[in-house]
Amino acid sequence: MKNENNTKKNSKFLSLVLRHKPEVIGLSLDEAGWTYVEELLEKLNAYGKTIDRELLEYIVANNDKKRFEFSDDGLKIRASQGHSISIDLGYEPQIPPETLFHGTTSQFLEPIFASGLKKMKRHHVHLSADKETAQKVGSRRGNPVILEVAAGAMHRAGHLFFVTQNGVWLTDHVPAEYLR
Ligand code: HQG
Repeated sequence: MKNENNTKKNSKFLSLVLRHKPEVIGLSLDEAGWTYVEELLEKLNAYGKTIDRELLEYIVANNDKKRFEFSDDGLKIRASQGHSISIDLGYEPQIPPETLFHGTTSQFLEPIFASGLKKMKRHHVHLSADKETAQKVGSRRGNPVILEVAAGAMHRAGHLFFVTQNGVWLTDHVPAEYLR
C-alpha cells in the first residue's frame, strides 16, 4: 500500500514536471515536450526524489491513464497530453468517430451551452471515444453529466481533431450546436 501511494505521489510529481513546471527541478523540455531520461532522473534525485530508471519505467507502464511515454529509442520521455506550458505535441489531424464524449458536471452546463466547450487552462478540449471515460472525468468534480459531441459533423465543417498516443481526442473548441 505504501508503495502504491509512493508510486502515485511520484506520478503526480512527474505530471507537474513534464506538463506544467519543469523549472521546479531545473529541467527544460523541447518544443514537443521531450526531455532526456537521464537528465530527468539526475534532476529528480538532486531535488530529493529517489527515482531510478527501473522505478520510472514502472511508473510509466502502470500509470492509470498512461500519461507518459518514452521515445522509441528509450532515451527521452514526455507527457502524452495535458500540458499547460506551451508545447507542440506534433500530432497529425485525424478523422474522428461520428460521436465523441465529454464528461463534465451539472453546474457547468449553462455556460457550456452558452459558449460551447472551451479548453479552459489546457491546450485543447479533451474528449473520449467511450462513455465510461467521460463518466470518470465528469465524476472528478461532482455530479457527472456526459455530453455527446457530433465530432463527424464538426470534422466535415473543417474542425481539426487529434488523438494522443493514450487515446484522448483533442480539439480546439466545440461550438454549442454540436453538443447534446
Ligand atoms: C469545463 C484529466 C464552463 C469542462 C481528466 C471541464 C481528463 C467549461 C472543465 C483530462 C466550459 C475543465 C481533461 C465553458 C468546458 N464554461 N466550463 N464554456 N467548457 N468547461 O480538467 O476535460 O488526470 O481542464 O467541462 O481525467 O475535465 O490530467 O478538463 O469540467 O482526461 O491526465 O471546464 O484531465 O486527466 O477542466 O479533463 P479540465 P477535463 P489527467
